[in-house]
Amino acid sequence: DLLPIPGPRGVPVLGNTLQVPADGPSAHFADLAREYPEGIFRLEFAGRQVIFVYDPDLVTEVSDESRFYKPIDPPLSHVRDFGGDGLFTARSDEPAWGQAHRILMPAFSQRSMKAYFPQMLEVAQQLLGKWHDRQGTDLEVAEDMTRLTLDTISLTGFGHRFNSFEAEELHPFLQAMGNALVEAMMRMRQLPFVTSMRRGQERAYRNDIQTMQSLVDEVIRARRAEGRTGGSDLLGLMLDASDPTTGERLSDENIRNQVLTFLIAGHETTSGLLSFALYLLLRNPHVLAQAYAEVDRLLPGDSVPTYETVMRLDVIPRVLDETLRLWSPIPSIGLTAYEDTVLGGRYPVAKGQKISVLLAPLHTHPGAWERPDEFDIDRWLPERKAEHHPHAYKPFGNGERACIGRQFALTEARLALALLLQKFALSDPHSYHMHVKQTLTIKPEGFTVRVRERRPHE
Ligand code: MNH
Repeated sequence: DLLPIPGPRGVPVLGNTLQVPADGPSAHFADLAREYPEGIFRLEFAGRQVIFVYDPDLVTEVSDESRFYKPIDPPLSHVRDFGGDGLFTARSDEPAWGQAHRILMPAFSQRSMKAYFPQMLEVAQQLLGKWHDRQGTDLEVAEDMTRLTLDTISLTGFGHRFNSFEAEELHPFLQAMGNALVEAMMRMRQLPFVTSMRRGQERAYRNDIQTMQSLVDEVIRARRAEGRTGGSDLLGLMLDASDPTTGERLSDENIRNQVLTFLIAGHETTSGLLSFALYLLLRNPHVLAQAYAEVDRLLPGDSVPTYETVMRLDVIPRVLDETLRLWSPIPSIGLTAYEDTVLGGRYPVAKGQKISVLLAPLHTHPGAWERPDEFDIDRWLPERKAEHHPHAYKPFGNGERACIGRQFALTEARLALALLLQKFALSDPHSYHMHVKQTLTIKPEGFTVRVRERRPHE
């Protein structure tokens, strides 16, 4: 028998919009998830109904790419104001998506990770240098992780140096990006006529997009000026390679959109991952001790890691897997039904219906995870991993639209974490209390740590 999808009552026109706090929709959705153990509920935002799903079996159904696809609607349709037809915000049926996907895949192979490694190491050493010079002072974790990840993607992907560790202030690109992402989130909660009335916001938004695009144009101009278009980094492939299927090259406009997309998607999430990982390690000293033991074994003394060393890590990768379970930097992924359908044999879903998979509630669902709130890296031991529910863990999204940068992110994060633990004893003298800042992604806001150089055998 069919059942109505449960959900809190809303008001006329705005529906549930005003119940959703502007600064933290994902925490609010997680609260609602606790109220609806069915693993599904619905909300209405200014005339748009969204169905939230987090029961692992229901998520298995919506992960079926023959029944559901990734839509570009709010907030992604707003992010498209600057990401354009770049990979993240392209529609799957746009030729530009498949072409760029095929052209760029080789840039994310294991071989490419190995090629990027020296530059990843160089940027990570700049982070170590800064923290070394500031021992005993409060270090803003999310800001320095952002410097690390932005500089890493721009150097490895585009040969561009932000030199973020040389400046006290975050780069103007980051300021503009932060503002634009917040505005894109705000617009999701607004009726279109409200958005069009907010002239000042619109002007500021266009300015921020302009700031980001001028940097992108400079990056592309600099590469073209070198007279060297080939090369195996992202920009080299985009300027030179053609799609193996259609034989076509990417248009200048599309390359611009891809560069901006990768500058954003290629750093924002990895920065959140590293910040949450440090937070969880400080709260779980027995795991921190295991991680120290691992780096002491694989990176004794002042030894410098190679790509092969990073591939041999075991504890640190499991710390990252478990961090992504509890604190997925991307809180939800959007899907749409191709046709009228029924979920779980009882909930009717109409063609075109918007679905949002809530990752934190899915990743802590008691039907799939034992002691779900516990930070337990042994869940990721190979034998236990094989027994996980196959659709209860999606920090990198689903199917063909899943993250292309997964290996890149994990290589970069493993290296950075290993180096930080090799060099420093970490402490959290202010006993940070989690405060999540949400834009398109989430990060721990105001989280600081202190470090001092480790003594031998510590
Ligand atoms: Mn990434 C898509 C999570 C790192 C580039 N990424 C996605 C999606 C998730 C995601 C989830 C799917 C979003 C959706 O369904 O709408 N990404 C992450 C996480 C990390 C991450 C949790 C780090 C940790 N991503 C990276 C890095 C890069 C990158 C690093 C680039 C170097 N991600 C992308 C791109 C897409 C994407 C590009 C869009 C892929 C596509 O749709 O073809």
